[in-house]
Amino acid sequence: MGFFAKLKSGLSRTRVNLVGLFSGGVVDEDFFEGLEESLIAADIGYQPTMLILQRLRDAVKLEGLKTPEQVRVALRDEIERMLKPAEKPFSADGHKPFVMMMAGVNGAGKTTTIGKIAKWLAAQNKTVLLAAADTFRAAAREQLAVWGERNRIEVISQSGGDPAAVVFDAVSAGKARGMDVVIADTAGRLPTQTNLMEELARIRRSQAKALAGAPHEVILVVDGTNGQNALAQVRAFDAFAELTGLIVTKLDGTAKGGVLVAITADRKDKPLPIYFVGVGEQIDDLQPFSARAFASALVGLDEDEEKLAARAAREQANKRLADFNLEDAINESA
Ligand SMILES: Nc1nc2c(ncn2[C@@H]2O[C@H](COP(=O)(O)OP(=O)(O)OP(=O)(O)O)[C@@H](O)[C@H]2O)c(=O)[nH]1
Ligand SMILES: [Mg+2]
Repeated sequence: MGFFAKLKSGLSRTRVNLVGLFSGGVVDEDFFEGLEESLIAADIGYQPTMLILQRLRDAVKLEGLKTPEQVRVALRDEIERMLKPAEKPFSADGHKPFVMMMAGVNGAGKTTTIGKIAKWLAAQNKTVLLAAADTFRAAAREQLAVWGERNRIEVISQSGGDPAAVVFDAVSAGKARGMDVVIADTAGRLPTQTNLMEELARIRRSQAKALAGAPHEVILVVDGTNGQNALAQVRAFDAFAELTGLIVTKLDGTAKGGVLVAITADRKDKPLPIYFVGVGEQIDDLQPFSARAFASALVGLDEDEEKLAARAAREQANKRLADFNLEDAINESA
């Protein structure tokens, strides 16, 4: 299954709701009521839903849209418009080392995503240093080091150490060794665990102590199946760690996806880039975020020709990467 197909099938929960609405009938009050329910159920949130409905009503009047299918296309365009501010290609250029820090709740997909990004960067001939905080199991830490050696990716870790000290060492080492990118993994934590959230702020500051201006990206990894809770995560992690970007994982699962619209609408003045979305556990399953592809998948429309061509080009590029699975690589080297 290709990337778009996985995204589309992952978001099927939302689509199934909408497809009923779009499968015929007329555009009347009942239609709009059904649409409102579906958008709320898709985690788009109350205010963004009201905004979308208002714009669609206007479009029906001004542009003379008559069929539900026409409204579906207008809905896709409206969702795309709302997500557009979050579309920004990720780049690790401009600093050396480029320091990025990953944060998120337990099990969001931080470590898996770091593996995918490290491989993606290595394919661009960038040297990568991973900072593994002390929360790794000792065995995993050692296996990761062996795997890193083979893949020209170094891992800095410390057993039982202070995570702020680990990242300080890693950024210092990255600087001394002329590495291109340093990625700091952090342990999962919940917004309600104030001491751990404060620790995150400390981990962030310790990177600046090792290199002025670091970290250059602070990325929140969000599990797409967390629904509206993701919005609360963005607010809480931003308060402690000053987020610069987002990665949304597990959009292949039971995610409803609308929360991306809610998050982007919530941050109108300071949009948070969604750098990548994850639709599975393989290397190909991490892709740059496209507002149009996402909006199309959400309402169940196919990608247009242009997007299909772009995807083919991306898939070709990805072929250069060997089938990569972090767990397998670790097990292999064990
Ligand atoms: N289906 C699917 N599973 C994913 C995706 N990303 C990560 N996972 C799985 O989610 C689980 C947790 O991933 P981790 O990378 O360990 O998450 P983490 O945030 O590092 O977890 P902690 O360090 O324990 O907080 C693993 O089983 C991953 O394989 C995705 O895009 N799709
Ligand atoms: Mg982890």
